[in-house]
Amino acid sequence: MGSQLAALNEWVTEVAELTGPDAIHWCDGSDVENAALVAQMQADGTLIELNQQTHPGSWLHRSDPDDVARVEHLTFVCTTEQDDAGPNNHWMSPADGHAKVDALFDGCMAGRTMYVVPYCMGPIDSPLSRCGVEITDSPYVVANMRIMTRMGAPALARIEQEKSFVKGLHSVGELDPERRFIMHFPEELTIKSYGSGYGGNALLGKKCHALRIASHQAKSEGWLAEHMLILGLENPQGETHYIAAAFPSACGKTNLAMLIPPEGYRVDGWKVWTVGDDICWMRPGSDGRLYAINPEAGFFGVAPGTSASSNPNALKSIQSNTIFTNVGVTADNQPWWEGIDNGMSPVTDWRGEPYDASKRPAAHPNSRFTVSAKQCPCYSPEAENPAGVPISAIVFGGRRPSLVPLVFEARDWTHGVLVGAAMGSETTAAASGAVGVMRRDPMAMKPFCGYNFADYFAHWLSLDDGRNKLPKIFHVNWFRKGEDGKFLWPGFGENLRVLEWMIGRVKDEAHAIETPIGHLPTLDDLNLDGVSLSDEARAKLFDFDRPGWKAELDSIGDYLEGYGPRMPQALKDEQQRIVKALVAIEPS
Ligand code: O2Y
Ligand code: MN
Repeated sequence: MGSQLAALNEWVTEVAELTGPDAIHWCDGSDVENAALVAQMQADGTLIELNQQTHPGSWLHRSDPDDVARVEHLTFVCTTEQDDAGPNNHWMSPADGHAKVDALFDGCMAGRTMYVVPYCMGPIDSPLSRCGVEITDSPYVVANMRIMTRMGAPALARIEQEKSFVKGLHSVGELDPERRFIMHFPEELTIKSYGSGYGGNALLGKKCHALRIASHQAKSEGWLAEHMLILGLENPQGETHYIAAAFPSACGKTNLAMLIPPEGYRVDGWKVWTVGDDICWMRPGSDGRLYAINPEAGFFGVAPGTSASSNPNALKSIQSNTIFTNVGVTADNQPWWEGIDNGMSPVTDWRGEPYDASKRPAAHPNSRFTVSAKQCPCYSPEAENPAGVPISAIVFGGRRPSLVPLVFEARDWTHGVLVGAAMGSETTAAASGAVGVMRRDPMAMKPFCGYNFADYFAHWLSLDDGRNKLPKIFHVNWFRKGEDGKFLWPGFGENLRVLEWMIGRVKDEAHAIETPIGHLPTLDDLNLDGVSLSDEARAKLFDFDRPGWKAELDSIGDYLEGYGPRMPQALKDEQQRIVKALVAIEPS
């Protein structure tokens, strides 16, 4: 027996002694196992059968109404030194963290089955992939992990060969928000999550492993674990460039990853290929370029707003074999959500009550679909390439109703890191708490970086070592609003025009003007044929407001200072350089 299997068996025994389950089931990931779990969940009401004619193999799950989103205020990073977790994380010492949750786990699986779920994040044969094991008492979590990761026997076989694996212990507990903690112990490659059965709190391979633990691991091993989609942009010559893009939660990463080009572009032969919609692991290859994999095998996408016009590829992906969580249901038992725009109406809301628009939406704003990436019509064959895909451009973006133009290019890597570090966005329903409040969300990693942001920025900067051939960095803002409160840019498929300009910049073929905030395209530099833009849009999307940016840079300076002496001087110098450039062009 390999040493990691011995370590795994020992840990499973330990956990069973602590949690006291009635039975232990080692998941092999087979169809037979899944069918048995689904039947069991159907019998006890955890899963509700949807219309099998229209949505074969699809199910509805209704979570506890108090358990519908990630809980950042209950999410902790437990490092020996508090400064290693940083001001960006809630911290507890490892001893306190273990004591706090172990008291909750004590005896919590009595009367329940404990599932042991071996999984691999990334293609099973990729050197960039990493394995983990989630122990959970939730069959719903098992069914989701089977879709979202490479789960079961092949992962267990890989674990046997590996030097380490991530240990994730999960229990739904009593689903009591007062007894809920999501604890990370990055120094021990361990996660303990108690009291929630929802999404990122419970599917431990996703945010907990692939971002919080992996970001910590990546820092010491010289790679990056990022909250980014990965797409391939194929031009009419058949040349594909890969782009990784970070946007805060629920800002349209899935839509961008599955973009359908505008009609004229389609006719000319442009295509977009989806590699991933949420998480990207990348590391320098032997040629110095960054190579990326999507560690996930499925999509846990936001349902509301998904329609044949906003994201036809997502809609096609979820016609079968999909788990829907917290959506509404139509009279003939089809899943329904706000913005589906399919001519149907809901009769039952996400809480299982008769739909009443004056009471609540039919679908919870953070309702989700879980589906295998293989069902996506534009899933890239390269997503399974163990070597990963070479990244040509990195994009940062957020919801910025004012100030920030449609797109600009960072001057160089250091400037790009500052652009990522300074990212701001309005909050969304993906996490509990107020929606629509502007907050800084560096690299869209605010909820997910497993260590001090100051050290994280230093790690990003360290990739510029003179040997690596790093991608260009851009910032986009699809969400700029006009005086009337409406979006100035049409977004969705039209975003391809912006991606085309970026690749033009990468190939040194596209024009831009230099400004203190970066390189901006003029109206003539983007192909806007067939796009109707108001005069206000033309003015605001392609220009920068000097006094507004001076205030923004001052605020960025204050933000960086908030991290104290660990903040890399190079980033502070970069902020100062831009301030000086902005002041230098001040009209006299
Ligand atoms: O994990 C959740 O509970 C919902 S949030 C989420 C789900 C899928 C992908 N990304 C996110 C996110 O918050 O970034
Ligand atoms: Mn996400």
